[in-house]
Amino acid sequence: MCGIFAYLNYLTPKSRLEVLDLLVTGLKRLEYRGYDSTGVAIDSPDSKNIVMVKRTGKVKVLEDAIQEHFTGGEYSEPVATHIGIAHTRWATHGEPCERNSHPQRSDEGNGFVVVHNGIITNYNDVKTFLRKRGYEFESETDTEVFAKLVHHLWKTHPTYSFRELVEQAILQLEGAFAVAVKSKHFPGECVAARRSSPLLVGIKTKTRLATDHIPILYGKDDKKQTSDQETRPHGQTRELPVLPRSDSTSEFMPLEEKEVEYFFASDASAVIEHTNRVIYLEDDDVAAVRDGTLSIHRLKKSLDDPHAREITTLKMEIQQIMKGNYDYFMQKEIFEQPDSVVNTMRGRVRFDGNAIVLGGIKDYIPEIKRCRRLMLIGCGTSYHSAVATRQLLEELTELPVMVELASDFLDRNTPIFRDDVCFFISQSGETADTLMALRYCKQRGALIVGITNTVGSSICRESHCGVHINAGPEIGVASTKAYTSQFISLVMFALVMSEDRLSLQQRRLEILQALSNLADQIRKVLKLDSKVQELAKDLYQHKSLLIMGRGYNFATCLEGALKVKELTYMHSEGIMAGELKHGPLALVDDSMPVLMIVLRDPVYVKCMNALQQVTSRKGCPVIICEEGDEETKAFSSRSLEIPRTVDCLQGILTVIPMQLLSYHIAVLRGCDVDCPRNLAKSVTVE
Ligand code: G6Q
Ligand code: GLU
Repeated sequence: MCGIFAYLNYLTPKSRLEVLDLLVTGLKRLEYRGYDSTGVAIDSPDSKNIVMVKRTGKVKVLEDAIQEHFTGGEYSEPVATHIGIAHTRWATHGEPCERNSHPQRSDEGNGFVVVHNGIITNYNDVKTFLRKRGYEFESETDTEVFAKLVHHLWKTHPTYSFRELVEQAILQLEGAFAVAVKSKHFPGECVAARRSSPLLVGIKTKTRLATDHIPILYGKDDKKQTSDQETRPHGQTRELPVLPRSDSTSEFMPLEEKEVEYFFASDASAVIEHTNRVIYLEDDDVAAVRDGTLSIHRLKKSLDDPHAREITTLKMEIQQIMKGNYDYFMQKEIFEQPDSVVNTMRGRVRFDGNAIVLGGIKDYIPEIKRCRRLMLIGCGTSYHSAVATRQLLEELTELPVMVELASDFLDRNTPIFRDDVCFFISQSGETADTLMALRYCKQRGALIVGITNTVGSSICRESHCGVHINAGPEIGVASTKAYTSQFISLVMFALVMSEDRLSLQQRRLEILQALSNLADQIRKVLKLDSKVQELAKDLYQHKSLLIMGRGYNFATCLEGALKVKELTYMHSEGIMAGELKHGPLALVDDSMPVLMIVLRDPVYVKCMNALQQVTSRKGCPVIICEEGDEETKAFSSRSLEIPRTVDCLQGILTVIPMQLLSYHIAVLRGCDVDCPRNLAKSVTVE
C-alpha cells in the first residue's frame, strides 16, 4: 500500500511554498512503492482554512498542479508553525481519480482531512452509520468514512482533544491502516496512528534531543482545547461506544522541544534526508503533536507494553532504502509475500468462524452456482494461477472448469454461452489479450468476474463483479506476489462456493487451517534463499532448465519455467511429469539441468516414478520435496525442503524457490531483474 508523508514545523518558520516542496519531495521518495494518484493539504494563507490539491497520475503531475495553484506572495511568507500532509495512493476502493485521491475530507469546509494507507474493511457499516446522521459521501473510498467519523465525534464530544477524537474513531474501524490527520479546528496539531500498515515519526531539532525515549501515555489528556469548544456545534447524544479512560503513568515525559520539526512517513526513505532520529510506531499507537510536544498514546494498556517508544537512529543511506533494503523491486516483492498473502485474506477469511466473505462477488454467488461452467482466462503468470487452482475449483464447485490462454481463446473463437461464468485474471487489469477476451465473453452474455490487483483498471471496470487481490503495487515486471495473491483469491472463491456443501466441510476446514499457517510457512521457505543462491551458481551457465511436476504442482513448473525464461533469458520448460515417457525424457542425460517437484500428495508415487526415470538416464535433478522426506531426498544430492501443507496450497510454497532461483540466476547472469529485455509490466497491445 502506498505512501503517507506529513511535515510539521513548530517555531521553525517556513513558507507554505517551502512546505509544499518538502511534501512533494517526500512523496517522490515514496514513489518506488508504486501508486496511481497523489494529493497534498496545507493551511490557507489566512491560516483559518485548509487547501488541497489532488491529481491522478505521477507525483510530477501534482508538482505541476501545485505550481499553478499556489501562486502569490502570501504563500511565500514564512509561517512559524504549520502542518502539511501528503499522500500517494494505490487504490483499493474507488478508481484512481481526483475525487478518490487523498487527503479525504470530513466536510466541504475541510474541517478534518486525512491521508490513509491500507484498507478499512468495515467501511460500509461506518458509512451507513454516518449516512443515518446526515453525512453525504463524495468519494467511493473507504478512507472518507474515517474523516467523517472524526468529524462526527468532534460534534458529539466537545470536550475531546484532537488526539482523543482520532483514537475513538480508530476504535470503530476494522482492517489495516496508517493515517495522518490535520484539522482546521486544531491548528498546528497533527495526529497519526497505525494498525498493520507502517508509520514512523522523524524528529529534527537544532540541538541534540534531551531524551532517547518517548513515554507511552494512556487515556485522558491533561489539558483541553478551549479555543474551539464554543464554536463546536453541540449536537446529538453520544452514540458510539466510548472506551473508559485510564490515567497515564510513566517515568518519561513527552518530547517538549522549542524549534522542532516532525516528519510522519510510511517509511524511512522519505525522512532520512531530514533526520536520522525516528520512532517506529507500533500497531495501535497514536502519535500526537500539540504545541510542539510529541506524545504517544495507547488506548489499551497491556502487560507486555513497554513504558516508552525508543527514538532510534537510522543507519541507512537514502539510496539503499528506496527499495526497502532490497536490491530489486522483484526481490522485495518476493519477500513481501508473507504480508501480501495476509492482505489478500484480510477482512475476507474469518479464521475464528471458518467463514469467507468476498464482498465484490457475494451478490453473484447464487447465479454463479447455477452456471454451466467456469472459465478462467488470463496470460502468462495470471494464466498459471488459473492452472494452479483448477483442480481445487473442480473439487469444491463440482462444475466443469476450463482454463484458457486469452490469446488462444480468441484465436479459436471459443463458443461462449449466457450461462457461462468467465473469470479474467490480470495483475495490471490492462492486458490487451485478456481485455479482448473479456469483451468477447461479455458480448455473448456470460457473467464476467474480474480478478485484478489494480482498482479502476479496464478489466476491473468492465467486469460485472470481482475480487481485488490486494497484493499492493507490483513494480517488478516479473510477477511474483501477484501470482500467490491471485492463487489465494481463487482458493477463497472455491471455499465460498462450497460453504453449504456438508460433504465438503472437512476438506474446507483443512484448507482454512492451512491458509492460517501460510504466512509463517512462506517465511520459512524464504529462509532457503542462500541455499537457492548456491544452487543458482550451479545452473546459471547452462543453456536450459527442465522443470517437472504434476497434479497441484504442474502450475509451479509452468510458472517456474516462465520466471527462468523472462528473468535469465535461459531456455526453460515446465513439463508434466506424466508426459515424460511421451517424448521429453529424450532430453535427459547427465548434462541436462532438471528440477523436479516431488511432494507427499496424491500423485507422489507417480512423481517418484518420473524421478526414477530421470535418474536412471543419469539425470541429476534438483528436488523440491517436503521437510524430512529422506526417501525422496536420497535420489539427489541437491534438494530444497519445504514445509508440509494441504495438497491444494502446495503450489504457493513450491513457487517461491522458483522465484528465488530465477532471481539469483538473473543476477549471476547480469540481467536487469526489474526490467527484463523486450518485456513490459503490462502488455496493452494484442
Ligand atoms: C510474468 C509477467 C507476465 C504477466 C502477463 C499478464 O511474470 O509479468 O507473464 O503475468 O503479461 O499480465 P497481467 O497479469 O497484468 O494481465
Ligand atoms: N484504501 C484506501 C483507498 O483506496 C487507501 C489505499 C492506499 O493504501 O493507498 O483510497
